[in-house]
Amino acid sequence: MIQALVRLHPEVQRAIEHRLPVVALESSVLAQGLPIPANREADARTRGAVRQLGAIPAVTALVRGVPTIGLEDVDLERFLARTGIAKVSARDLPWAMATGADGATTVAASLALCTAAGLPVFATGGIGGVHRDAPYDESADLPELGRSPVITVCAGAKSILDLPATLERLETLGVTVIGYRTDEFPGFFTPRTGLKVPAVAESAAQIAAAYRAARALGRPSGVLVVQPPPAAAALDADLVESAVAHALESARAAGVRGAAVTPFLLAAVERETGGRSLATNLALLEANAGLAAEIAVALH
Ligand code: PSU
Ligand code: MN
Repeated sequence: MIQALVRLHPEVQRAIEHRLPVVALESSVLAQGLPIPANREADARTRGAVRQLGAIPAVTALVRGVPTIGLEDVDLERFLARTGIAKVSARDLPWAMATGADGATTVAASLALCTAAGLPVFATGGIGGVHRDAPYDESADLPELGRSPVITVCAGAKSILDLPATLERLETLGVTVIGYRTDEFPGFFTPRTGLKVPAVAESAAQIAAAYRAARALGRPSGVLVVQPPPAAAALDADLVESAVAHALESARAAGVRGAAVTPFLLAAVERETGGRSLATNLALLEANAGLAAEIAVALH
């Protein structure tokens, strides 16, 4: 039997009823993007940051085929253990529901669940985008950002991607991109990419105002908020570039394709940077979750 509605954790349900701020978080970063035990640390730090800044955290996933926002502890443990957890992007949702699969939701699939449940604020590390040297590999994150009325907070798109092309595609898709206290589109591991963002916000209230404007106009899309990784954890652009070049070479040699590309490249970059990219990833996930909570509070 397919359950049509999104299952909400009781705490999330209560928060919505009482109009308290909620921040949705993705689960693909826990089950595919980060290794064990860093994924557990990421989960604790992101949820902790959301609570500290006054909102309720809610991890999105497919739990035995049921679209879920706010995982029960026992389910979360299965996702952190990673075995038998599929990576679920937007296209994968119906089949995963029909077959009762456990699925970790990417940005694209998380946005679909947020839209179905009417949740306006979502945080992640970095969005997917246009891949380098792969003309037709573009993450489903981009079109879903264009049709989901959700504020997504991230540190830009991952450095493994073609960032200028990703920013162009965001414009084509009508996604409002706002730099939070930065005029540059960050490169996930690195703060600077030389790519300018079209708008700079100094406060969470300004972002909330832009979101309300999009809703007032009946736009289908949301707002993409980008902030650089925390300075103390950011990596040098040259180090990242050479790590990415090596990672892309190994991906080519291994013939990696499709959904496996992003997890493969992230793991390769981690090896190439001697594990330093992992610390960056954790720090920016926490910072993004915190900013998302501030925005969720400002929306209320
Ligand atoms: N950022 C990370 N680790 C990840 C991802 C992003 O640091 O694992 C995931 C997100 O869930 C994102 C997905 O939506 O990678 C993009 O995958 P693809 O390129 O296959 O769409
Ligand atoms: Mn892809």
